[in-house]
Amino acid sequence: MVLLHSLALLSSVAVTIAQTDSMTIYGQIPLFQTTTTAAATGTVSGSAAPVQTTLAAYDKTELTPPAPPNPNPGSNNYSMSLQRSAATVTGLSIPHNGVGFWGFSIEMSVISQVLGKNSSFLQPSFLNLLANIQERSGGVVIRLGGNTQEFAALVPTDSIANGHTFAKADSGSTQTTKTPAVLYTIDMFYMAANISALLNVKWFMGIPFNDSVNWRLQIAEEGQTILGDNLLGLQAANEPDFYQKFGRRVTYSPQQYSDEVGQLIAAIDANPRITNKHQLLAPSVSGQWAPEDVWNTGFIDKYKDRMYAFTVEHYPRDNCAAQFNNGDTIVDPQAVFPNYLSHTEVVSLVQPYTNSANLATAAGKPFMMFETNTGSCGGFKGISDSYGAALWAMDYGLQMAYNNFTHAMMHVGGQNVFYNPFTAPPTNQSAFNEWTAGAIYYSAIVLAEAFGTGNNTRVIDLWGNSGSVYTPSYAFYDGDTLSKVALFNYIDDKTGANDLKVTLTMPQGVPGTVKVKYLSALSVSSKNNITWAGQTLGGQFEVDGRFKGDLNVTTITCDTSTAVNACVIPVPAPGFALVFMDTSEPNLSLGQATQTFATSAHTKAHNTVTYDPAAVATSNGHSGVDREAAGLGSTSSGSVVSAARRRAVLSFEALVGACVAVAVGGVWVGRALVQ
Ligand SMILES: *[C@@H]1O[C@H](CO)[C@@H](O)[C@H](O)[C@H]1NC(C)=O
Ligand SMILES: *[C@@H]1O[C@H](CO)[C@@H](O)[C@H](O)[C@H]1NC(C)=O
Ligand SMILES: *[C@@H]1O[C@H](CO)[C@@H](O)[C@H](O)[C@H]1NC(C)=O
Ligand SMILES: *[C@@H]1O[C@H](CO)[C@@H](O)[C@H](O)[C@H]1NC(C)=O
Ligand SMILES: *[C@@H]1O[C@H](CO)[C@@H](O)[C@H](O)[C@H]1NC(C)=O
Ligand SMILES: *[C@@H]1O[C@H](CO)[C@@H](O)[C@H](O)[C@H]1NC(C)=O
Ligand SMILES: *[C@@H]1O[C@H](CO)[C@@H](O)[C@H](O)[C@H]1NC(C)=O
Ligand SMILES: *[C@@H]1O[C@H](CO)[C@@H](O)[C@H](O)[C@H]1NC(C)=O
Ligand SMILES: *[C@@H]1O[C@H](CO)[C@@H](O)[C@H](O)[C@H]1NC(C)=O
Ligand SMILES: CC(=O)N[C@H]1CO[C@H](CO)[C@@H](O)[C@@H]1O
Repeated sequence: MVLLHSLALLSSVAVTIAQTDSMTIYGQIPLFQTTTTAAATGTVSGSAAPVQTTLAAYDKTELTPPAPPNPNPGSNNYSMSLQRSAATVTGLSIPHNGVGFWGFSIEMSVISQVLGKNSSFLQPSFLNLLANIQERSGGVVIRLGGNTQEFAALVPTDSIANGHTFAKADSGSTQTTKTPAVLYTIDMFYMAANISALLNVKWFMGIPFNDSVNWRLQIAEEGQTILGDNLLGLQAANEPDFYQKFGRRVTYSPQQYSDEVGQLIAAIDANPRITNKHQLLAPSVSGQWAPEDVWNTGFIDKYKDRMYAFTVEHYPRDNCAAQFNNGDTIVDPQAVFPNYLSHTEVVSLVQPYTNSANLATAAGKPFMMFETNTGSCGGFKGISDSYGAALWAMDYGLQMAYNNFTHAMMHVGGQNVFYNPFTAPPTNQSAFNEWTAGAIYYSAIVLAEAFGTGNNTRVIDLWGNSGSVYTPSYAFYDGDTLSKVALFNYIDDKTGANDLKVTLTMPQGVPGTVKVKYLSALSVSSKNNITWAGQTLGGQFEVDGRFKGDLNVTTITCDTSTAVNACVIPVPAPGFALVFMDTSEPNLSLGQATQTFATSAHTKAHNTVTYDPAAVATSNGHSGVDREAAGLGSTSSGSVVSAARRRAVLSFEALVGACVAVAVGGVWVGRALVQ
């Protein structure tokens, strides 16, 4: 039994006590893992970037936006004719299910920063960030793994100093990236289970492949036992095509890998604690081998019954030369920035996988991009956390969805990478500091909203505007009906000369009005003030995972006269518009998720204060602030704790804590409650 304290009721001055048997969500500043050897300090991303003097996640570099193309291959006033019924459209993707097209891939070494310190200390900001996705798409998929999974080992509870859930030890790995071994206790599974008890989060984990003789299968045994149906799959090797290069095997070929997967399956079959023997994810190759090199070993037919999904991993380019001074040419972010601001790159990134996606579909299996981001080895200064990257990640995600990928995972590293969709504050920052959202988090939100919860949305790349690579466009069909249109403008031009007016026509007649949500920022280089339908998560150290500001959905009146029959959609340069063809669509009013987790505002003096993990701001199209100002406070709708078990709450402690926060000013809870 845990006492919960709701902030939301401050404004309605209801003071009662709740009792619930759900777990407490503490909003403490996260702690890094304890380090058991001096050799393994710092956090390591999937691409294993070392700690820098300026933490990459907080870098403020803004690049120079590329000049508008001259000549411009497209028109700034272009028109597209769209079919209302999917029956008359060829080339649509497979139907996409809810559960957010973009999921997240969280490096094992940063789990305790991102998810929380242990199963009873979860990070409310993280939960809020997931709740936003769930509200739009019904759920979220998360992979816990990466390079660090290979040497990860389950250790007994209490074997890590101070009762911690995670620690690092020197793995003895000789590769340049010096992957530390992550030691974790069984509590890691309880952390995941407790998150899934609050939100519809489904998990992927990875079986260590560093030793294919003495398999360490505890992650499968405990994962299945503790997570049950919330564990969707287990990766059989992470980027095996790098094993030879990284010295994990003396020689390694697709055939040897295929044989080892067979040996793993035999070990799983012989293990009675692994009850689901059909949950593997493979081959997760990342460019050294083509997926076809693995398929050519007969992989799909031989193993498809054992697979949850087929997977690949890929980043467009790497920043390893800058990170490791490895002698390769250092990539100049300014020079490659234009590549991220064009449809050309996402098409060429995805095209090599179209065949594989369709082979997986034919085998009845999902096909996932299991790990990706703007660049491996930490991403690129000025690119990875820019609005330009957000445009790119939407285009890349939609291009994958159009090419029949079922999901893709944005990789999340520590403070030392540029590309995080979200970053927990560093341990040594003041308790006032909160989370930081990366631009690409907004891309995950937009795609979640575009595909919705219907499980039956198909997408097509329209190649409008004479195929201009600066203005990609996609249409979404929900069931049989055109539901949404996505319009990009990658061109950055403050003069307005490259603002688009996109004319949408339909032979069957356009609706009287359509509604538009914009993902906006001043420039492709911007890192701040990125808004989705007018709302933002806030700047560096300002994020508690909840959208702030008023929802702004634009209504466009169409000309339904038979002579014109058109809706004209403005898209600024740069800009992105999601056009809702059906203005009665209930999800149009989605702003801040109705289900939120109160982030602790408490300062060090008040760190015993805990808050109701249930809904504290119920918005339905308004910001939580408005809602609170209107005295609506928390309702049980969307609550994560069953109403029957929850009574309204507010303790004296919480009041005092919050008031102190307000009094000192600048503490986010003061703003969240009062602004
Ligand atoms: C845009 O194009 C439409 C027809 O496609 C035309 O009627 C309209 O005048 C054009 N507007 C501008 C500003 O060029
Ligand atoms: C979780 O961490 C907190 C803070 O260190 C600690 O007080 C608590 O006992 C831990 N819970 C478990 C179950 O280990
Ligand atoms: C594999 O990793 C485990 C855990 O870090 C370690 O104990 C073991 O020695 C490694 N085995 C090989 C063959 O590298
Ligand atoms: C995606 O799958 C659908 C259904 O199988 C197919 O019609 C379509 O051609 C595929 N898309 C691509 C780009 O191959
Ligand atoms: C916080 O830690 C980071 C990384 O360990 C370090 O670079 C930075 O100087 C520290 N800041 C303070 C104020 O101690
Ligand atoms: C919109 O929201 C409703 C209710 O949450 C849901 O049933 C429906 O599937 C959603 N539609 C789309 C297209 O996402
Ligand atoms: C969509 O698919 C998910 C996952 O398969 C399932 O949990 C959910 O119930 C489905 N939603 C609908 C509306 O069918
Ligand atoms: C964000 O926008 C607000 C309001 O328009 C402005 O006051 C603030 O300076 C902007 N922040 C940055 C970093 O541009
Ligand atoms: C709402 O968004 C539209 C389109 O971006 C913009 O023109 C308008 O100024 C916004 N309204 C408010 C109140 O911010
Ligand atoms: C719902 C759920 O899974 N709760 C678990 C949270 O974590 C603790 C361990 O710390 C478990 O005992 C609970 O069962």
